[in-house]
Amino acid sequence: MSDAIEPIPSFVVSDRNLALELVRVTEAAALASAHWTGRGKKNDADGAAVEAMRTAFDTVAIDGTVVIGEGEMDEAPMLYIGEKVGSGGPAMDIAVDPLEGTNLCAKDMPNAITVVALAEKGNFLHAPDVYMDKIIVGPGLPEGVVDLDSSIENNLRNLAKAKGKAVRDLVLCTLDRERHEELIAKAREAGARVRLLTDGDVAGAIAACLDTSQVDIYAGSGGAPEGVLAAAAIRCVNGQMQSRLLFENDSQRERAQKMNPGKNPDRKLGLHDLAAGSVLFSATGVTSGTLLKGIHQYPNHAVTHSLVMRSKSGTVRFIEGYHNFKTKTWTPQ
Ligand code: VTB
Repeated sequence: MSDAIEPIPSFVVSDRNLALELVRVTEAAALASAHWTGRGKKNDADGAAVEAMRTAFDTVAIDGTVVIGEGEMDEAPMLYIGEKVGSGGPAMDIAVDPLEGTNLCAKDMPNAITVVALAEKGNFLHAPDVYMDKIIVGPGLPEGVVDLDSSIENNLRNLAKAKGKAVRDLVLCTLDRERHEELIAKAREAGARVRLLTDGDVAGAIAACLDTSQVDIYAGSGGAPEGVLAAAAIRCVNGQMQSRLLFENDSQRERAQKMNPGKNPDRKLGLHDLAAGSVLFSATGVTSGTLLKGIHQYPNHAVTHSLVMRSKSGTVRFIEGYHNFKTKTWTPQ
C-alpha cells in the first residue's frame, strides 16, 4: 500500500482558493467607490468601482467571461458582456455588479455593496437588462412554500404556517416603488410588516435568507441581472427563489430569446435556471447596511467587511480586511 496522500481534485482546490481571490476583487471595488461615498456623484462612484474590479480580476487565475456585467460592449468600456477577464485557468462565467446601489453610495445611505459571482461555464442565465419579478425565502422551509404565481396573502399565510409564526410576525422586504403599491398594501392588510428599500435588491434578497436581518420574504420586481447575482448567493445558503423576466415590449423579449436560444423567455425561472452548478459569491460593504458593514476609513488604513460563500460546501464567511495604505499596492503584482 502506498503512503502517498490522495491529491485533492484540482477543481476543489481552485474553487476554495478562488473564493478568497474573489474577496480581493469586491474589496478593491468597495475601497475605490468609498472615495465617492456621500459626494452625490453616482457615475464617478460606479466608474471607480468598475475600474478597480476590472484591474483586480487580472490576478485571478481563471479564464473568465463576463455574462452579467455593465452592459453591451458598445455601451460599457469595461466589464461588458462577453469581456474576457482573469489570468488564465478554468473556464468560468462571471456575474458582476461593481457597485450595487450607486445612489446609495452617492447619498451615503445604507446597503451599497460590491458584488461578484462565479460559476462554471454556461451556468448563469444570460439576463438582459430588463425587470424581473422575484420571490425569495430562506433555507429550512418546505420546497414551494411560496409561489411567484400565488397571491401575496396566500404566500404570507403559507410561510407563517411553515415558520410556526403568525402573519403579523412576518417581515416582507421590497423596493419602494410605485409599481409595488398594491403588493405593499396587501401585505400590510394581511398583517405583515413591510421593509422598504430605496435601492439595492441584491442585499434585500439575501436578507430574506439570513436570520440576523429579520426579513422573512423578499418579493417584487427589480433588475434581472441583480436577480442572477442574488440567485448565486441564495444557492450558497440553500434558500428558495422563483422569478420571471418582465418585458415592456417585443424587442426586450426578442433580446432575451436571442440571449437564451431555445428557451421560452416568459417561463417561470427556478433558482437553478438562474445559477446552476457550483457557484461562488462575494460581496463587500461600501455603506453599512443589514447585510454588511461599510468601509471604515482611517488616516492610514481602511477596514472592509465582506461576505464570501460557496454553494458546494455551503460555507459562509464574513471577512474583515485591514488595508494598510502605506504598504498596499493598487496595481496587480
Ligand atoms: C434594483 C436595485 C438596484 O435598480 O434592481 C433596481 O437592486 C430596479 O430598478 O440597486 P428601478 O430602480 O427602475 O426600480 C437599482 O435600484 C439601481 O440599479
